[in-house]
Amino acid sequence: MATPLETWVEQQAALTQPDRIYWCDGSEDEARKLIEIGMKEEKIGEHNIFYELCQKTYPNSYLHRSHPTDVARTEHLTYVCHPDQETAGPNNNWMDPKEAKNLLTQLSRGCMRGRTMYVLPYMMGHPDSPYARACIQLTDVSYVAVSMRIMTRMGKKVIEKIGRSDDFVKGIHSVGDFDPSRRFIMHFPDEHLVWSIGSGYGGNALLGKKCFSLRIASWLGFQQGWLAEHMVIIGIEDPQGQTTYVTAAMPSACGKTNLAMLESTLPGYRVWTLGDDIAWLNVGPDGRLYAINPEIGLFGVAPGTSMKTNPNMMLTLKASHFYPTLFTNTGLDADTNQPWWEGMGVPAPKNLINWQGKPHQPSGNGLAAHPNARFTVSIYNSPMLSKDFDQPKGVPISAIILGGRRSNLIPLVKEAFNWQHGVFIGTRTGSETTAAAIHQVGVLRRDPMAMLPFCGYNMGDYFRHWLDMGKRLTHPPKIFSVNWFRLDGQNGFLWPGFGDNIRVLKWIVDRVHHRTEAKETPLGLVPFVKDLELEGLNLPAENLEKLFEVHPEEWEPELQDIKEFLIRFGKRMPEEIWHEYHALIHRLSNPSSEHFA
Ligand code: SAT
Ligand code: MN
Repeated sequence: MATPLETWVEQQAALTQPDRIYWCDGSEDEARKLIEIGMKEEKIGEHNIFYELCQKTYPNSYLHRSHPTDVARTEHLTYVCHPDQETAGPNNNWMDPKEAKNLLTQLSRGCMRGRTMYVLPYMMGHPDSPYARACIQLTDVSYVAVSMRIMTRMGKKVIEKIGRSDDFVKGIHSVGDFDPSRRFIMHFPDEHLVWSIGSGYGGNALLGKKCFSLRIASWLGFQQGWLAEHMVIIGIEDPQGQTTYVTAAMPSACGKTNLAMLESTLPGYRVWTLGDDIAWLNVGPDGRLYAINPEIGLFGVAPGTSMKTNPNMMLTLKASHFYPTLFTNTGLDADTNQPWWEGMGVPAPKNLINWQGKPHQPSGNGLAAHPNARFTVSIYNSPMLSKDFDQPKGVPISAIILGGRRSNLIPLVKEAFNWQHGVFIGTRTGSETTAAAIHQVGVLRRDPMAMLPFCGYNMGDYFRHWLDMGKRLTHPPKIFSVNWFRLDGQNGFLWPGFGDNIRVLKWIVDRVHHRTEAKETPLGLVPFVKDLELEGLNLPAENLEKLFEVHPEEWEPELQDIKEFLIRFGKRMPEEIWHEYHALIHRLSNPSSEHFA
């Protein structure tokens, strides 16, 4: 008798009508075969799916050019279909699940005709981890099959693991005809199902990533008592050889990937990478918070990545391993067959082909690489991969760092007074738009815990869940906020950033291990300047002062803006958060009082 998995695949094939069905086994040979198919048979528009890059400098690497309209996540076409809208909350687009399924069924009828349906069995998390999940994704494009093999633990063992059970995470994906008006990314949290049509872009098409591991997993975590977070995981090794594990949440364009692979400028300190995007956080038997990264790949933005900004990533991209590396929508040096992008730190080559496969016009204002050009690379290629990466129970987390990009108000680093205060800081973190984005420069977008586009349920309930998690931890991590982007009066940054951020991490580690004191301010606990390791920096003393200045009078509009943001979540916003809001106002109006905590 057919297993529930086989029956489900047959049902989807009956609807989408592929020419053939191919069950992937996750092997190296198979990846090569899929790449061959992508180089020779499958196409998107006029381009083949894969183009072989110079194998000497970029071993096992391939270029992919997307459909020109399909270059980023499409949040306005992304829906979370809970039975009632209130559960999805003001932070999600919502459609009634029945209506959503009817729409998708119509759009999917015959959508795989002439194509292969790839069946991808994969785990999110190490197969031996109690927190791992068995998943199946269907897709009709080799690019997605190969990408999933880089990003997840894919293999036929997963099918054995699922066996006759119907408890597996389901993903249905078709690129359809790439028409944005027929593009939808729909989540059905109670069925552990993601259904996506019309896009091949990472976050829309690699359904184990944002769709399952954040949107649906955050809902599972809410029901089951854990957290699925948009966070990097790193280990910070100090000169004594002790490694302290921390996670960090940052909205995009705030240096998250660089932090995940930070090259320390402080002798004796090293950062070890465990994850660059997603952390699943569980309460361990010892009352500490344990983190696993459910993925095994890095899906990062290429433009701006250089030997200066992220040398470890550059090495990772050139490392040789049996996992392939994909470059999507970068430029191409036609003479050497190597990828090129703006901000790579090397001059543009003479014969440069742009991301759409046309000769680059240096006189025009177009870019050779799309600003969201990406690489997809195995984390095992990283020279700084933590030895604990494959640890099934994860690593114990001592600090949670919440980042943002603010030109003023927010100090370089501060420690929350306690868990509840830390959660409040998380509700209001935000990022000012930069010139790199299409939006107006300097507009603040609040993005609580960097989860606004990824929380699969009402964010008011999400904050309540964070507060409850804190109560279950007998040894909760300390919560910190960082802001590398505070400006001096002339639009220069006050802090050098990049590898020197290790100096801030050192202070955080020192706080965790009770090695250093902190100064109380209305906003939280900040370093005494003498406790920051600044040797070799030549930072003007006034910069240091400005990095930590609190001007209560400047907070008036900020407080108003925070209030307007929090009000959006209505009655679902926990009282405790409003309590923290009023406590902040109180501290700012009595800045000299001794004890804020
Ligand atoms: O594809 S991802 O969603 O992981 C990257 C992004 O667009 O944010
Ligand atoms: Mn991300």
